[in-house]
Amino acid sequence: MSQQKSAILVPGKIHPRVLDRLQAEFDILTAPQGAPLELGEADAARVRGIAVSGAVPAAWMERLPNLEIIANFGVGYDGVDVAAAASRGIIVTNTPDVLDDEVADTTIALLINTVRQLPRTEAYLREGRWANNGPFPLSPLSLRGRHVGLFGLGRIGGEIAKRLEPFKVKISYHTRRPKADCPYGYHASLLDLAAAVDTLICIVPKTAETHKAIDAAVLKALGPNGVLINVGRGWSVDEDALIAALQDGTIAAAGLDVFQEEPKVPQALIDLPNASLLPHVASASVPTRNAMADLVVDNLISWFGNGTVLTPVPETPPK
Ligand code: NAP
Ligand code: 8YV
Repeated sequence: MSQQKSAILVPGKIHPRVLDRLQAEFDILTAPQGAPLELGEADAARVRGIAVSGAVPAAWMERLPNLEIIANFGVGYDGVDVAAAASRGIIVTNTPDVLDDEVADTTIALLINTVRQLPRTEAYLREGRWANNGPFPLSPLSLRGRHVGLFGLGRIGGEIAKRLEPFKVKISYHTRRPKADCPYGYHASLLDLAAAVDTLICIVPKTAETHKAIDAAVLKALGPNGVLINVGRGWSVDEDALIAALQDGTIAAAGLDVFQEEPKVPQALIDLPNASLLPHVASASVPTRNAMADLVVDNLISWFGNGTVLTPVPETPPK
């Protein structure tokens, strides 16, 4: 009898709270990520939902004739083939809002770490060099007097901007459409924004349009006092151009939470003293990841309980 029960597929690894809560409500099937889906026909037919942190390719959807919903762990849902989901009437949900504050806090911390070299100063103390060699050298850069440009001013970008205000920096932004009633200066192109500011924060989604948007020309426009902070996706920065720009002084420094090919970080970046590097941790606190996990599960429970979802992505609105 239980052979006939509908099931949720959980590919690869996911936050343990997602699994704990799902197990109380549904049958769970698992499968390795990054490989063709190998489920027998009977099991494939039982799958009505997927809970995922990572990729769901169109080929998987083809193998699951009764799939109704994909609940993505993360506000960025670039791992899920949403066009394929939309064409099959499959709903995709993500985890917006609940991580905005955490990611914005981390962005400010990364910005200050980058301009004031704070991780390097702490390493200096821990290695006993303060006592042996005297004070750490003054940081060449400061946040004082900076003009910050936000590439992306959505839920998270808006929270970053609010946090920047008390730091008394000038704020400008670029998005495809200017925001109504926005106090910050708008630039119609990323290149214009980069030329106007000396600090660029990237917080746009991974889409075809944002691929390597921050390229050699944008970095040149940012200039020798320039600081780049990326908390969006590594996809949006031409990493080779960035390494060259940091090596030859085209820009002054960069702070990165995201990379082109995670978890691989190029040794050339690691070797650069003017790069501050984090292992994709902007939302990675216990409370925030718990809230994201709950939203994944709540979307599934709501869908199978009453046919509604809490946070559908715009490409797959529920009917
Ligand atoms: P959001 O509310 O949808 O905001 C996205 C912003 O990007 C909007 O202002 C949008 O404005 C702009 N945008 C989109 N495409 C653009 C383009 N081609 N050119 C210029 N601007 C563009 O998303 P969010 O919740 O703030 O999240 C943003 C992204 O941050 C996520 O998709 C994810 O990739 C990343 N993220 C990273 C972490 C981390 O751990 N590092 C954590 C959370 C999120 P327009 O539509 O007007 O262009
Ligand atoms: C998470 C993120 O690190 O929400 C996003 O888009 O990038 C981060 O919050 C990621 O989703 C965890 O898999």
